[in-house]
Amino acid sequence: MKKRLLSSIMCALLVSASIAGCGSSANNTTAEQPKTEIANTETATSAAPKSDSDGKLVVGFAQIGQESGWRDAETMSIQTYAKEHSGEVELKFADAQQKQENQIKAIKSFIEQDVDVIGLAPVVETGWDQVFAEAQDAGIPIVLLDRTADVDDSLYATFIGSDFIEEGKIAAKQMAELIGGKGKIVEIEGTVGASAATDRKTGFDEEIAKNYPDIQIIASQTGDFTRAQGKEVMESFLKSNPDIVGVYCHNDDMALGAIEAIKEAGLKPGKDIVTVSVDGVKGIFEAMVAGEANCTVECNPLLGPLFFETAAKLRKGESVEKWVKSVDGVFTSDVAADVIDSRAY
Ligand code: GYE
Repeated sequence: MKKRLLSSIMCALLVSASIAGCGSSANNTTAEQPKTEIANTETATSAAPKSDSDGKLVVGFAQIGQESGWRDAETMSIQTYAKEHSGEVELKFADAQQKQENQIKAIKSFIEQDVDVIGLAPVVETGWDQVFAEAQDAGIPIVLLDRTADVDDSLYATFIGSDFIEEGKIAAKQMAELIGGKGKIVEIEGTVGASAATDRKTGFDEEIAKNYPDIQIIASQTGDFTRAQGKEVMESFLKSNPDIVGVYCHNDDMALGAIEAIKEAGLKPGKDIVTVSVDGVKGIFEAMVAGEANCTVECNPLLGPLFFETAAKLRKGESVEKWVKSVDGVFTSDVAADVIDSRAY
């Protein structure tokens, strides 16, 4: 999202609590609103043509895959909303199995089916110009969900999601506090080329470089946002570096993998090596309660309601904010036991 910094007005979205409020205030209504009532039919995930949908809002969503607990929570949020609003919306859902080519195919198929709105969580940032232009030519707005795309602002309607640079900065401050402002740390990155990975790295590395001269990031490598690869990467870091005091992971799943590796190396995660990660999934809260993880920076995946509300506005021709930004919390192990039961994902 090249012009992200130029986005002047942002809708602060307080996790799930204010999704409806935010969705209803972040718009400038135009005159062109259809008078048709939204009709009742079944939710479908098949490729039924739009003409069968009896006036329902038809949305195609090109999901990345199932790489993390966060992703599963987002998918659940989208599919649950579609089921609960089956009278008004029809969801065509595609799982791209972490491959951009599959997402591009899904978008082309949504264009062919003439859906009302296309949602996309872009697995990587670049390479979208052509297919976005095709959607634009067909008059179908694109909503970027949870990750950004490096295209001109005119090619998509809005980005709904978190500020990953900010998440990285918060993670850096938490890490610095946990390790007393000094020591050797390692970083396990998300998917190469994904905005959530690039920006979480930028925010973290810049904050450390700027404010914590006694902290050294001695190694940084991708774990592709998965638990299995997080574990593998941590294993290799531990083999060549005996004096690591902290690990920063771009998501909780990779931290959970790293925790396994730390234990298998005969060390105590959460004590010998502290962890800071991003997302706020249930598993990391369990690890924090067990004393094996130290901090998670929340990133809200429950974007289904806001996604459909935004799609409905776009179909009506209403304008929406260019960045509908999630505002997320940060949780450390000392509060984990108190909040774990209230976690929705
Ligand atoms: O943090 C990670 C997932 O794009 C914000 O993708 C999302 C990230 C999330 O795989 O767990």
